[in-house]
Amino acid sequence: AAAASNSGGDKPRVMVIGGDGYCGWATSLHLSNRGYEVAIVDSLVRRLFDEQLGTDTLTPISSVHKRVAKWKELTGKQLGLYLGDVCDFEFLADAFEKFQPDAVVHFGEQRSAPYSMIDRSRAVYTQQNNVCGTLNVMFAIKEFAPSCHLVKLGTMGEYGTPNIDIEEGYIKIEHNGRSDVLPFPKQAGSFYHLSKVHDSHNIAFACRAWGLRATDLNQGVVYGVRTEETAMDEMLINRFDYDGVWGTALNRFCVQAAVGHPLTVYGKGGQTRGYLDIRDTVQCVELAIATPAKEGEMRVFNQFTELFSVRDLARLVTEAGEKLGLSVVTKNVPNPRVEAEEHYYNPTHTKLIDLGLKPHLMSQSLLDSLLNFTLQYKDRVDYKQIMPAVSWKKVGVKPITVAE
Ligand code: NAD
Ligand code: USQ
Repeated sequence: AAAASNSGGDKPRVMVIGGDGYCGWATSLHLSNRGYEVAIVDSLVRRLFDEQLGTDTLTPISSVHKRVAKWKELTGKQLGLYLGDVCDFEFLADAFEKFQPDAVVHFGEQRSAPYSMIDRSRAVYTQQNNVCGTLNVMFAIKEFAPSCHLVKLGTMGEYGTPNIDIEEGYIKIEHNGRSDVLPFPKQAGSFYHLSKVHDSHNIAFACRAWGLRATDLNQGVVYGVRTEETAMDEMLINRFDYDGVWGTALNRFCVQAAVGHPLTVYGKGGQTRGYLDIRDTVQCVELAIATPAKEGEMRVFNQFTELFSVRDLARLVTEAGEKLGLSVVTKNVPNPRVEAEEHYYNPTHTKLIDLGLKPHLMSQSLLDSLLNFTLQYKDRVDYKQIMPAVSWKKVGVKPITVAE
C-alpha cells in the first residue's frame, strides 16, 4: 500500500473505505476535486464477486490502479491507495497510522440484499464482513484518531415499511406516563439490511461509551452513473450494475428498456422507497464531512430526495423509452422477496436539506440521458443475468454454486 502524499491544507483528510465501488469511486473523485486529501481503502472484493457469480458491470471499468493514475494525470491530484480488507485489523491499523484521517467515509460493505439471501454462507459472510468490518473501523478510530468523524453508510431499509411516519433516526415515545427520545424501530427485510441495523447499534454504543463522533447516512436507492468527475475520461467511468443480484431498481429498468427486456416489476409493484441521484450521494457525503457530528453524537440523516414505487419507475422509464423510439413493456414477475407490496411510506428527510443539499430531482432529461448512456453499452449486456434468481423463502444451507 502506498502512503498518501501529505500536502497539508485545511480541509479534512478523508479515508474512503469502499472507494473502488459505485458510490465510493464517485465520492472519492468528488472530494479530491474539492481539495480534500483522499485515500481509498478497498479489498476489491466486489470485483471478485462478479468473477464468482458471472455478473459484470454494464460499463467497462478500469483497474483501480489505472483509475488512480488517470486521475493524477488529469488533475495532478494523488489519491492514496490502501488495498486490503477492513476485517483484517493489522492492515486497517497500518492504513490509519499512515494516512491519519480526520474523517472516514465507510462504504466498504457487501451491499446486495439478494447476495445475502443466496445461501447460508452468503448470509453469514455478509453479516461478518459488514458488522466486524465496522467494529474494526470503530476500534481503529478510538486507537489512532479519536477525534476522527465516522461517516457510515446505512440504509433506509433499516426502518422497513411501518404504518407510521419514519423519523430521522430517533422518535419521541410516550409510555405509561413517561417519555423518551429513542432509536426509531428497525424492521429490515434481508440479512444484508439487517447487517446495517447491527452496525447502527454498535456505532451508537461507541458514541455513548467512547465519545466517538458519527453520522449514519440512511441512504435510499441510488440511481444514475455520471458525475462531474467520472465523466472526465472513459478510464474514470463508474460501475453500473444491472443484473438480478447487484442491479438496483431504476438502473436495472433503464438497461432492460435499452435491450428490449420486459421491465421486471416484482409482485404488485407498490413497493415504495426513497431514491437519489448519485450526484446527490457525493454532495450529501461532502455536507456530512463539512459539518462533523459532535463528540459522542450519533447523528442520523435520511439520505434520499424523492419517493417512488417500482410501478412509478416502470411508468417513467416506459415514457422516456418511447420518446427514444424504444418499445418498452412491463412484466409482473412473482416477487422473489418477502416484503409489503402495497404499504404506507412517509419518511422525513430534512436534515441534509437544512445543511444545504440541492437535489437533482428525477426528470425526463435525466431519464433520457441515462437511457442513452445504457444504449451506448448495450452490447455488453448479458441477457441471462437480468431475471432475479434468489428467493427469500427458498434460501437454505446448501451452498449455491454458479454451475447449477
Ligand atoms: P459497491 O459494492 O459498489 O462498493 C462497495 C465497495 O466496498 C466495493 O468496492 C468492495 O470491494 C468494498 N468492500 C466490501 N467489503 C470490504 C471490506 N471488508 N474491506 C474493504 N473493502 C470492502 O457498493 P455501493 O453501491 O457503492 O454501496 C456503497 C455503500 O453504500 C454500501 O455500504 C451500501 O450498503 C450503501 N448503499 C448503497 C446504495 C445503492 O443504491 N448503491 C443505497 C443505499 C446505501
Ligand atoms: N425491485 C423490483 N424489480 C427489480 C428490482 C427491484 O420490483 O427488478 C423492487 C424490490 O423488490 C424492492 C425495491 O424494488 O422492493 C428496491 O429494490 P433494489 O434492488 O433496487 O434495492 P434494495 O435491495 O433495497 O437495495 C439497494 C442497495 C442497498 C441499499 C438499498 C437502499 O443495493 O445497498 O441499502 O438499495 S433501501 O432500499 O432504501 O434500503
